[in-house]
Amino acid sequence: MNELITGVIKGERRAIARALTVVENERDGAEMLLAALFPHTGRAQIIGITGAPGTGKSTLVSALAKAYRAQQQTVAIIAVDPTSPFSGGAIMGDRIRMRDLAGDPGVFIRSMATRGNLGGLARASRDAIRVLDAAGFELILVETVGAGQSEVDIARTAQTTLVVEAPGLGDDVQAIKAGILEIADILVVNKADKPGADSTVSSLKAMLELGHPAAREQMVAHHGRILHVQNPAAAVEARFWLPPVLRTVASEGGGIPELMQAIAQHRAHLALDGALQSLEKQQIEIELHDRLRAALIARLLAIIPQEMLADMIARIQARTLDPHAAVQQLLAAQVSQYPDLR
Ligand SMILES: Nc1nc2c(ncn2[C@@H]2O[C@H](COP(=O)(O)OP(=O)(O)OP(=O)(O)O)[C@@H](O)[C@H]2O)c(=O)[nH]1
Ligand SMILES: [Mg+2]
Repeated sequence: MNELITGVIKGERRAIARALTVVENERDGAEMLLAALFPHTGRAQIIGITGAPGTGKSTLVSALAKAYRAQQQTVAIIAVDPTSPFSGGAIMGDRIRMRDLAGDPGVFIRSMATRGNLGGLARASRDAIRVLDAAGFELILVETVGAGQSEVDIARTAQTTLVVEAPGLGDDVQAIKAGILEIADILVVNKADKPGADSTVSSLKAMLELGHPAAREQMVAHHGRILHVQNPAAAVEARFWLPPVLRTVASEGGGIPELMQAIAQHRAHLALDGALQSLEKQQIEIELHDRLRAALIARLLAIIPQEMLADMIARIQARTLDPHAAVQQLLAAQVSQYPDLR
């Protein structure tokens, strides 16, 4: 174990891969490993990339990784696929898309897929991010597919979140449907080479002006007049952040320098007024609640007899017990019968 810990901290690839497997599968020693690595974390810049399937997230991630590598920055990539129960599948697809990066010692790529519940995946990806952070990667790019709560949770572990759209996925902009607009720091209309990109860009801008919290803040600040701050530099200046809408053609590297500039500007924005600290504080609070909830439910379910639960479910169905009372009874019974739960 000590060897594994020092290996990760030294940035040794085999140790990193092993450590990721240990934390991903919650193997014995995972908690000890994470505890030892924790003091070495908090240095990486974490960028989340989310959006509907097929919008070009992986292509965008590899284009970004290549561009950051050209600036001598080290990059780790985690591709999280909550829709796939087979991590092998996720690995295959991403390997093909990220083939150009293979063999570069400054890049580390890892895929994670659902085993069991989605909440578990969000926790596992947080742990994986910590391992890569402790290993010294300067940038960690986290790709998540889809738009459920789990993706939102994973995106929330990032400092800068990109929401990726593409034209021609249907009439509506996917982010609006899924309600993930609020988590976007930067909106990317990828596949800008395809017809329909203009209308995707303009619907996103319209949505932002109406619906984004920063736009509302701005309205108050400017007495009801919305300024069109689509220029990220102006947003930094003005001390609020209205997500810019950028176009990319990830498969050709188009728009990548502008995207990197926007990412840098968002980072600069976070450095103002302790915004990064308060973001981190929020993230820690969310994580703590989440882990506590998971730990408590696991502990309870381990000691409540199966028959007791089955009996309660039957009584609730027969309308002789209501769900609220059932919960109270379970909690009361457990606390008195199992003092170590206190
Ligand atoms: N025309 C065009 N095609 C692109 C662009 N970017 C990606 N693609 C293609 O779109 C397809 C999907 O790209 P991916 O990068 O796998 O998309 P993804 O969002 O990661 O997909 P999932 O992870 O399955 O949700 C691939 O065939 C890419 O080559 C682009 O800018 N323009
Ligand atoms: Mg992908």
